[in-house]
Amino acid sequence: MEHLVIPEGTSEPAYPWWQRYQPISYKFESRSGNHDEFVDMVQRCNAVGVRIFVDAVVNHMAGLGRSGTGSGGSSFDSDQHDFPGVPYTDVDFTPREMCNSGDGNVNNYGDPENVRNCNLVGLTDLYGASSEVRQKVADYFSSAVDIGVAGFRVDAAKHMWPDDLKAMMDLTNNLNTDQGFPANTRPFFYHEVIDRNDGAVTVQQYYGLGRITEFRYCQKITWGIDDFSQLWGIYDPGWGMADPDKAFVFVDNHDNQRGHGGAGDTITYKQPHNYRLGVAFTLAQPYGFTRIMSSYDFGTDTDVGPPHKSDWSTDDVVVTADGQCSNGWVCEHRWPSITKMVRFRNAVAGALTADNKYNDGNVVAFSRGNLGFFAMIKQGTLSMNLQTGMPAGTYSELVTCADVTVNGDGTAQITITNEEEPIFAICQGCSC
Ligand code: AAO
Repeated sequence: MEHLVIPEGTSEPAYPWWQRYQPISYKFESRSGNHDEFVDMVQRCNAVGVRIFVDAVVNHMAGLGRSGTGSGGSSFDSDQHDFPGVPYTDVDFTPREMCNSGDGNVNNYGDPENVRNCNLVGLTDLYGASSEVRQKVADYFSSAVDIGVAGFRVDAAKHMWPDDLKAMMDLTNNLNTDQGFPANTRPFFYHEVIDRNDGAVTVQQYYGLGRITEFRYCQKITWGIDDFSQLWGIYDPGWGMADPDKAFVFVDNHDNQRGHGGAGDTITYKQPHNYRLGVAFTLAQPYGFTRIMSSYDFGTDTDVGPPHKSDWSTDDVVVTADGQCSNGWVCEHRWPSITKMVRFRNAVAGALTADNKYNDGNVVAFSRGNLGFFAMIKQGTLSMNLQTGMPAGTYSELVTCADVTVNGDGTAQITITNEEEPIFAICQGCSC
């Protein structure tokens, strides 16, 4: 959506990545491009089976103390609650008397009223109980869906009342059949709720609204890669983690990779060895709906925006001859073991972890039913005979494309020779 622009020459960093979390209107005019470019991208992606999910910021508009012109040319004045590009006026924002904090900001995560009726870091809080606000948000969702978008990440859903979210979702159009979706298909929603057993708002309160981010998974995978013996307990219902069919899981996200919301105990592209292990394991195991991160390199500057052109618009992603990214883009999704493990995940969908689990602290291996077998090694190289649980035959190992023979008793010689890609995976019906 159209967002705040923080130019050079203020006391704040110029064009920080987080300016786009301060909406000015619901026009598709952002640092990433204009409306026509967005439509073109979504529709070209749909044509080749790539679905687009919009990161929707509908809990709030831009922060207090800000005014001027947004990325799409709309004027605004946050202190007056005036956003004519939508339009929103003062009546569309949560009445001040409903927020119980002294300064109007969220300051007590133990109190759901405070979390949901006050301003998150000074961002002007939309009044989701209002039928006008609900309709305007739904109109925004529908405008994206009509273009061909498949669903939404709802930013700061923790700060919205579940009933308000439900109303907005219910008012949203079905997916666009002209863009290849079956008739009467609802958009896929996943909600950003940081629940680390530290407050009154829990992921369970959002059941029934779609998937919910499970930030405890980020901690669990970090600990598990550090100490493989902890990997089998990665889904811990006793810790309040969301049910497998509700959880939305990831190794890192744009906030916790740079020390913003929910940070701490996070592995990122900056630890490439552990990161490959973490993402590969995440894609191999059955818990949750998985998302993989794809980054630009921010070095040590946690505010810096993406690689940019001289006018500060986002620069192109350059793909090299070996299929990797350059020009400042990290593109974890193109790292060979990560890309290949997506194929594995799709091939073994629905199959649970079989009983042949192996874990000696340096090597972890398991099967997904009889559909696929996965192994990874923390240090060194691997050559070991293991039970794969797979039908006899010859399979193409996903990372190296080497032939692997599974014997009549399900055993196979498992080999990992490249310490840079410490992953082994075979699956039925997969090609490397
Ligand atoms: C910027 C400036 C602010 C300024 C504001 C308004 O940085 O100084 O006041 O503009 O002018 C992003 C940036 C913000 C930026 C904002 C707007 O991260 O720095 O503010 O854009 O430009 C909470 C929310 C969660 C939110 C997260 C950042 O619950 O929804 O804060 N994430 C989303 C986006 C994020 C975005 C926004 C929301 C806003 O993904 O990119 O902000 O649209 C606890 C709570 C969490 C809470 C965190 C952080 O977590 O549980 O709910 O997240 O604190 O406040 C341990 C604890 C864990 C705790 C964590 C803290 O791990 O166990 O519970 O520490 O990291």
